[in-house]
Amino acid sequence: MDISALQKARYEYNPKLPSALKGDVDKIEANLGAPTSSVADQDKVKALFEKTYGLPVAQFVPGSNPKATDKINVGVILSGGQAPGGHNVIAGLFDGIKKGNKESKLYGFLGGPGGILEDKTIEITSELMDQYRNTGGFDIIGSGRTKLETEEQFEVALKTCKDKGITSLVIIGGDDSNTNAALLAEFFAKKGTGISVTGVPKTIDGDLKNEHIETSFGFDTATKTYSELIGNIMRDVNSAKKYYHFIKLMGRSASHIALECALQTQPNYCIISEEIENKGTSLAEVVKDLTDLVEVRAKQGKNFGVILIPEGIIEFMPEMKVLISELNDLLAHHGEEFQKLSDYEGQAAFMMEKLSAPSGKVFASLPVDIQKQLMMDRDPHGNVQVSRIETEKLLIQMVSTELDKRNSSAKFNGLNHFFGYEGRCAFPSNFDADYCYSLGYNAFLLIASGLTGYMSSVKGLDKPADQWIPGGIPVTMMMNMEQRHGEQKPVIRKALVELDGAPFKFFASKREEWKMSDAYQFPGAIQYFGPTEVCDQPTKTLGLELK
Ligand code: FBP
Repeated sequence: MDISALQKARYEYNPKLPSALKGDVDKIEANLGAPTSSVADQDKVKALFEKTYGLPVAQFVPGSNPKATDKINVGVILSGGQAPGGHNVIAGLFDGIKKGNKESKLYGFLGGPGGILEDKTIEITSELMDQYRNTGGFDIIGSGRTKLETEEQFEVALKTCKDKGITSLVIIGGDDSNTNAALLAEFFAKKGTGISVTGVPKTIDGDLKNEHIETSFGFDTATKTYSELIGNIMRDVNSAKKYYHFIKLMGRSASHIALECALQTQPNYCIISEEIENKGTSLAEVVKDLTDLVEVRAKQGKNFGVILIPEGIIEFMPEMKVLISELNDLLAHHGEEFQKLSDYEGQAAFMMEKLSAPSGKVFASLPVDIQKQLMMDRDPHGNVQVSRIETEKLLIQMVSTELDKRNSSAKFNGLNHFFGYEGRCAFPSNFDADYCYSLGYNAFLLIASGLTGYMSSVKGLDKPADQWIPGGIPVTMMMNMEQRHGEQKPVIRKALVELDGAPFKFFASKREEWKMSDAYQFPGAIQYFGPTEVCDQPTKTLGLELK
């Protein structure tokens, strides 16, 4: 098969490992700290995780672990949206397992968590693995969004593991998948199965992070890819000086991606959903601000600009938040009735009849396309699929209407973009290639240390890879109780942008200047080969957070 020159060159890239993970696997041991507790609701979380609550944080240090050379069978699952570096997690895991014992086997469950339920499994051989090293995508085994959360599903997973002789599962996923991984670990522990479960922090959204998980993998590559594209658009803007580009960026509820891209490219305006929520800013106020910007710039002869919009913004504006939650409830409780209505008119009338008066008013004020998008199917968690709401178009339309209302002489030509899927499967940056390989290798060591209910953790990421600190963090430590589908559930606390955090503060100190100065930055394409200051820089977010 023909492959691109870059792919060939990336096959040969040797990911860097922390020094603590180099050498014989049986000479590395887990140093265990003091018992831990969950971030909140300690009693409730403890009651739900009798066997796996309060476990100590682990750090790998030189020592002895004869069990690391035992023959084992491990199963791996990729869960949720793609993130660059997933293949390297599997590569690191594979290499660790084989270094421990050549007879050990790694099985991949096909198509995400559904694969373990349907027993769709392949053995990952070294020939297969070698075709995916340092490449983007999750296509080695595929991913999926099936939730592994009920006792019935856990029983099926147990049977699949027993049939294959699998004694450890590695689940590579975001906050929800890792929450479910912890529930599965508890289930296996309670039943005395001896099967361990290890999580790996994945998501381009960057919202799975805390003191021990400094970043989720994929955020680095995805934001660098989007920033390259934004920088290219900025050059175009600067050359032609005739368009306003409204660029929506993926990230679900969190604005980490938009913020990081703003730090990398310095746009004229970037909305941060968490700030919108904090200030209770309405859609009309956002539109007013943007229209003011267009008018002020027009006065200086600037009828162009670049505006970044986080994917989840719509859910953070107070009136839209209420509307969306009412729509979610209506779809959850009257879904069948609603599905029978085949045309838009019927569906909109159905909603208008059931919505509260204020939400009905908001709904009616929205363009038809947005109304349709708000009524679309929910994701498996019952949430609106924000990636499918075209907020960038909505804002262009509303700014244009507002300028007309003001009889403004400002010229306004808005172009819309949505960057999301473009970055989720890019070749992982050197950072993600190294980080993911280390997370996978480290996951093997957690297994070999007999630990379960842990998330693979590699810290000190602002330092060169050989100084990174590998270990494991009990998943229960990241949990609190939240209302989900009308019930209190233990979940990993989502990390949204902190308004008193260093990345936001830095952005806030610069944004007034960026509005007018067109201080655009052009990060260019991710570089894989070359000087370290070009190829191995972590994100600005990480740099500012770890300073
Ligand atoms: P995860 O939370 O599963 O990592 O997915 C991230 C994400 O890329 C979001 O940014 C986006 O809203 C969503 O997936 C899109 O989902 P889908 O791939 O199902 O269209």
